[in-house]
Amino acid sequence: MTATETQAELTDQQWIEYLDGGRARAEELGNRGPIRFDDEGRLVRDILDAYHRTGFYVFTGVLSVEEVAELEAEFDELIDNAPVERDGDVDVHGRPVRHAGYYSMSSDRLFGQDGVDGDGQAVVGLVSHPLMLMDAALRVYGHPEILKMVEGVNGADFVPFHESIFHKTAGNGPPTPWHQDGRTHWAEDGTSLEGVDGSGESHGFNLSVSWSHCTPENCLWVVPGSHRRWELAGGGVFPAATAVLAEAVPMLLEPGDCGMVNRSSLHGSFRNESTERRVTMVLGFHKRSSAIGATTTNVHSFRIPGGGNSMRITYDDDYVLRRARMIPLAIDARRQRWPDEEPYRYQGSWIGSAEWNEGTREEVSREGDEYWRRDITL
Ligand SMILES: O=C(O)CCC(=O)C(=O)O
Repeated sequence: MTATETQAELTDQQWIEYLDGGRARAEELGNRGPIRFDDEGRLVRDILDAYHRTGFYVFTGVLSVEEVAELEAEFDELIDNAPVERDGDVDVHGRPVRHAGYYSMSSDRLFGQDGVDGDGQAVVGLVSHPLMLMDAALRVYGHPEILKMVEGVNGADFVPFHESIFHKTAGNGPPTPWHQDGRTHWAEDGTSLEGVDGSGESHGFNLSVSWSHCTPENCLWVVPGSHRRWELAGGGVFPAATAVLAEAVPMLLEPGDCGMVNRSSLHGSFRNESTERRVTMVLGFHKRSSAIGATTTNVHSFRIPGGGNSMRITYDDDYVLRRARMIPLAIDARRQRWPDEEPYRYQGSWIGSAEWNEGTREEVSREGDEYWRRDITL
């Protein structure tokens, strides 16, 4: 990457020019538009080609206005009930926090790097495991067009990764330092084991589902083509947090859009100093064949992912089958809310009942054995 200044070092004029330049580069990339499928219901080739070339793709208008409104309403309730202080269990109204422990505050140094904390005021930066906290999030997880898109990229036998909601508050939203998520499937010299056409082992993708306006000032930025090589190979390091990389482009999303980012792409976001908050729920999926047998340090299967929590693990069939159950459960939850929609038919395998009801809700959220304890870091 080109050595460069950070956001704070730019003048206002330079910052505006950087944002405008990024928007212009994003618009020229040819990697955005509505989801399209061919006559057999497969994601069209030109979308896949653009995704594999650039390392990300923006699908516009995926969710209905009604679904976006449900997501927003449930998320706002969660935020209204957030702890007022770090590790607190009471909200701003004095009520007990229903999901204490699932909120990461900006002052938790979310990504463990310097330069992330703001002025010391704690704001909710991340809400983890939303499938358990928001029924609207669970229903999105079973969205038929999203799952057909997942199948197009990973093949029909795909399995979960992890889910969370990024909340970049207006004026003081903490940045996400530049990073690549993929850890396991790199060659010694840092080249990607994933083929240029997506074949072979992969680290899957993060799908940012938006219910806010993601502008150059508040959105996630991606370096196109960076998924082909690991920056950490050979003792390398990631660029400094908020470095204004000349090659990076903003992933511009409107409410209802979804941005798919290869987890090997270099991505990050700036401090949100704009007047608009950014809220994106990240869902992810892997090829089952890339997960089974992979050995890695898992940082996601914790109430608060990262932040020093990690465990060494080799994924076996049982672990993955139990976690995969959340896919058919979500499809069933969605079918109950939107009975006229044709449900996605998941062809992967799983363990457990796939009927969504109060019994299965209790099972997957049972204290100590929650479904997210089998999240799959790759
Ligand atoms: O949306 C963001 O700012 C960060 C997302 C991210 O880092 C991820 O999905 O891995």
